[in-house]
Formats: sequence, structure tokens, C-alpha cells
Amino acid sequence: QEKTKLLDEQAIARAIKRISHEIIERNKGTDNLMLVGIKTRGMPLAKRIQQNIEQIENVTIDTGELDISLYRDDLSNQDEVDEATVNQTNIQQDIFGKKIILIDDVLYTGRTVRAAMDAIIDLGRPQTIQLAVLIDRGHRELPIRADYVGKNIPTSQGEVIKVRLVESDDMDQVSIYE
Ligand code: 3GP
Ligand code: 5GP
Ligand code: MG
Repeated sequence: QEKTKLLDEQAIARAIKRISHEIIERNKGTDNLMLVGIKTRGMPLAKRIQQNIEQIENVTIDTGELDISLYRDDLSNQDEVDEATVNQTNIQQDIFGKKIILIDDVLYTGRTVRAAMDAIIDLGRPQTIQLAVLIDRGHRELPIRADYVGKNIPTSQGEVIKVRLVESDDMDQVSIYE
């Protein structure tokens, strides 16, 4: 059941605005930038960052999409683990020399991001890959960290962060469930 509301509409908007400014600052402008949203809710976040950067710098950054899902890998009868796999890529542009900003709603084990980096490197050779997430809930299982974080939320493994975005849900809200 729902425990705590973490971010409301205004807090989400502010976090995305800050991340947009940080992306421009860290990359000294918008040259060669490309935004890549990860599956459902990373994509609306990427679009919002694109719109923010357009307002700030008057430049429209290319945006692509990766569809990555976790599947249950049955190593043996007792041993099941989640592994991330790439279903679909919608990246039209040449990514050679690009500064790719991967964007996801929640960062957890890091397996999705690893799969995303594999898929991008398969497509060409970007100059850099950076990671932006709305929520970092901890529990990394790989040496992966985010360059831009909306909010760090320490969670227990049994908790789930629910991210609602108006593009796919009834409202903009982040809350924590037990
Ligand atoms: P998303 O498409 O917005 O990323 O995995 C299907 C959906 O369920 C995803 O939504 C994902 O974010 C969400 N989800 C919520 N809690 C979890 C979780 O603990 N693990 C995974 N893999 N997905 C979760
Ligand atoms: P990973 O474990 O690979 O870092 O995360 C797997 C995928 O599930 C990512 O797309 C991530 O956004 C999502 N995810 C992991 N934990 C949560 C969570 O608690 N809430 C939500 N909404 N998504 C999550
Ligand atoms: Mg996600």
C-alpha cells in the first residue's frame, strides 16, 4: 500500500529543470548532445528535458528511445535472477561522436542501464554516455552511477517506487509503496 508521497508535480518539474541545466553546464552547451529515453517512462522524461533545453538554449536536441525489459533468467530450479534485455531500439541518428544522455525514471540494480549501454555501443561509437534518472533508489548490483539525479531515495528491497507521469498516468507524482 502507499506509504509516502515523495515528489509532487511541482517538485518533479523543478528536478527536471535542474537536470536540464546541469546537462548543459556539464557539457558546456548542447553540441553533439543526444537524449535517449529508456522504455516507457524514460521517454516522457527525455521529452521534457528536450523541451527545457529548447527553452534555455533555443536548440532542439535529437531524442531516441530504447525498449529494455527485465526477464526472469532460470539458471536452475532454485536460482532465478532478473536480467535485462533490449527489445527495440528507435534511434534514427548516427551516434558516432555523440554525447549520449540515457534517461530513466528509476535506477535500481543498474542492469537496465548496462543493457542500454551495450545496445548503444552496438550501434556506433558515442563520445560519452551519461545517465540521468528521476529517482535513484539504491541497491546497485553493477558499478553504475547516475550523472544527474532528481532525488536519491534510500529504499528497502521490498519497497517499490511508483512513478506517475501525465503522459501515461493520471498525474505527475512519485510515491513509495511497501
Ligand atoms: P516504466 O516503464 O515506467 O519504467 O517493469 C515495468 C514497469 O514497472 C516499469 O515502468 C518499471 O519502472 C515499473 N517497476 C516498478 N517497480 C519495479 C521494480 O522493482 N522492478 C522493475 N523491474 N520494474 C519496476
Ligand atoms: P534496474 O534494476 O535495471 O536498475 O531497473 C530496472 C528497470 O525497472 C528500470 O527501468 C527502472 O526504471 C525500473 N525500476 C526498478 N525499480 C523500480 C521501482 O522501484 N519503481 C519504478 N517505478 N521502477 C523501477
Ligand atoms: Mg523505468
